[in-house]
Amino acid sequence: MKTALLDDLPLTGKERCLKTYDAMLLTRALDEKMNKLVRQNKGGTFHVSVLGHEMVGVVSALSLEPGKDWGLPYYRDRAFAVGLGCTPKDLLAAFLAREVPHHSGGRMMPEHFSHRGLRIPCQSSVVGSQFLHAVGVAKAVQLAKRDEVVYVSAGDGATSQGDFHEALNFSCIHRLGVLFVIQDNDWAISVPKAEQTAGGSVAKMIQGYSGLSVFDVDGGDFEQLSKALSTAVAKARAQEGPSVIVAKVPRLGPHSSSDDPTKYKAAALIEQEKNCDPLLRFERWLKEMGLATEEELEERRLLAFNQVETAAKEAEALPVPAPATAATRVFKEVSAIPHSEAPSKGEAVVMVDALNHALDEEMARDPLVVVFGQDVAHGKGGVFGVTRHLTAKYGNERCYNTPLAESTIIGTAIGMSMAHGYKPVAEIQFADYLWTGINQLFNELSSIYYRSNGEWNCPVVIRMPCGGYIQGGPYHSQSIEAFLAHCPGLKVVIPSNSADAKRLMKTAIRDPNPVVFLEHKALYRQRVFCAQPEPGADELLPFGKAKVVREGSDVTLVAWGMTVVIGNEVAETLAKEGISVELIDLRTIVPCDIETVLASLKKTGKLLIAHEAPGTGGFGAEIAAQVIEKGFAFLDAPIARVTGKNCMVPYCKDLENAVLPQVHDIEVALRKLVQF
Ligand SMILES: Cc1ncc(C[n+]2csc(CCOP(=O)(O)OP(=O)(O)O)c2C)c(N)n1
Repeated sequence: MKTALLDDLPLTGKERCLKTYDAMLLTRALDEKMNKLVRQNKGGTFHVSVLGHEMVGVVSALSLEPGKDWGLPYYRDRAFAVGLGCTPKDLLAAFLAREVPHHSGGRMMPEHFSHRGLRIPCQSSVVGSQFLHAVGVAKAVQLAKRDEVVYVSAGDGATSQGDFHEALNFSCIHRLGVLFVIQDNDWAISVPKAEQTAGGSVAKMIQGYSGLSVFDVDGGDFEQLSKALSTAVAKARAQEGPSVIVAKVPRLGPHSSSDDPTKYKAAALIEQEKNCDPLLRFERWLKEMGLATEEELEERRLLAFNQVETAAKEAEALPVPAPATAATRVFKEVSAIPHSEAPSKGEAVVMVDALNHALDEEMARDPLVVVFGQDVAHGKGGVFGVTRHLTAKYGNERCYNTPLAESTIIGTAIGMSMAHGYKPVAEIQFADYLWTGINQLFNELSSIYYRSNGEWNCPVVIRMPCGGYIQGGPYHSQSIEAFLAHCPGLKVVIPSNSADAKRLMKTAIRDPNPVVFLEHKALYRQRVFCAQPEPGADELLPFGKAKVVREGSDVTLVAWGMTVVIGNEVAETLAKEGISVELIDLRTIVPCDIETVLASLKKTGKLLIAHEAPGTGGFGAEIAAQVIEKGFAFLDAPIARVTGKNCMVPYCKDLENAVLPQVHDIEVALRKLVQF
């Protein structure tokens, strides 16, 4: 090779050029084969064309060290997957939704790359959410003091997502070694750049992020691309901060097999884009540079074609996943958790202190436990003080503040949990503000184990204060457990006393699955019922074991969080009149211990469910449904519910009392049931 530019690269000369060409050819041949397979109706119905994007993906992959660096390629980045080492057989098997160890084993549409050995964390279909995962991986790399690079790609349309900007912000604040590669084909399905990007340029739009290197390059120019990548990779490897490479590419095919670009692209533009085909441009360049003759190129084309044909036969021969497995691997199995229920001998402790001690003890036990969120660090230690002293004791690396961005908190937790064994324990300041991060929880975190068919798991704990009764108004009072329970793949915990809170928090941190830990803020410092003797450092409680708070024989009251406390008060009052209430605290909503509820019903025949969230679609309805399915014969009266009213929780104390379940409401409902 004669060019000075290429002499700077780690893998220079003819070898690099021809390797690039071969991977581009393979990517192109895969595209053509997949197109044929769609038409032949052989299993895959959905095809994403990569035509035009081949060079940027391959050059990016060849700039990394496979198995050492990390890659989070988007759906149109098959070239990256090929360049990094994903085999044509695996990619075709994924395309045909076959049983294949990587990708998803038929659970995901094609081109949602995942490969543990190649360090490609599982990808979803949500445009742009991978940016924050990449940043989280890079944070883990930084904490582990490694020199690994994290690559993440997306289309230009994805840069309109807030997650892109949150990812740039976080990676610049923390100087993370992330390489953002934007494959800019001017279109997001049918939406052109003018309607997508302010000023018409992604590179210009992001100029204000301090410490960010921005490269605006021609994604069909091997030299420009290689140079930009080698500079950005060197910066990332030295852990000197992030770079964005905006690579202009043509999208030569439709958006997907269900799209017809002639509906929105002019014929002249389609012709013009064909002239920018990076494969043809590269072939011309290789010949001009004297690196290959037309005959040699033809030999390589034939080789790629044959390789793909053979791989397709092998892929077709793989089995289709068995329907019986369709709902398996929602949760990773947990090794048995010892059950410590005996009253502890320690001093009575309020819930906020019990939780603080649980975090402290777990951080001392496992150096990979990392705590972060808004205001959690330094002197403040969270707006309720749950994380106080942790920064002073374990350093800012293990208890740090995040920007005010919930998607960042959950998105980076996801990435961090997939690299180097980290266990993020993240705080969302109020359950009411989970919603600005909900995509990362519901679409991403909850399903990574399922979508990757068990290849990746995310041991993340998301803590959040919830609930009302403290005049928090509509935005500091929400009870959201039913929403959470409806999302498969999340475990949901809500303790009602300090001893359970401490034990369950430890279990949550040791669980390999995502756990949402709801902390009722009105119970943080409640003494009469909630403050219990503090359990020791090694005491844990398994999830899915409800607690019979008081035994009774006349009626069963099922509750969680605050309604356990109210229910206990009512039960004490009624006991004085000889009415015997069995009070059950579910403790975990998912998994839900319906067996303990049924066993109680066998005795009492009557059931009241009390919760503070609105009744419609509340978790009480789920319990009632399960009881009817599994224990109808035990019922001597209709199931009753006391719930929050179907509106937000208002601020004024009199209004708040009118909306949330009160002592009186539960008492009336229990009396009515007993008299039925
Ligand atoms: C959050 C989200 N919104 C909408 C979609 C539907 N969708 C899939 S791809 C796409 C266009 C993406 O365009 P761009 O990011 O420019 O990438 P390109 O497909 O052009 O490579 C849209 C709207 C989605 N997958 N995710």
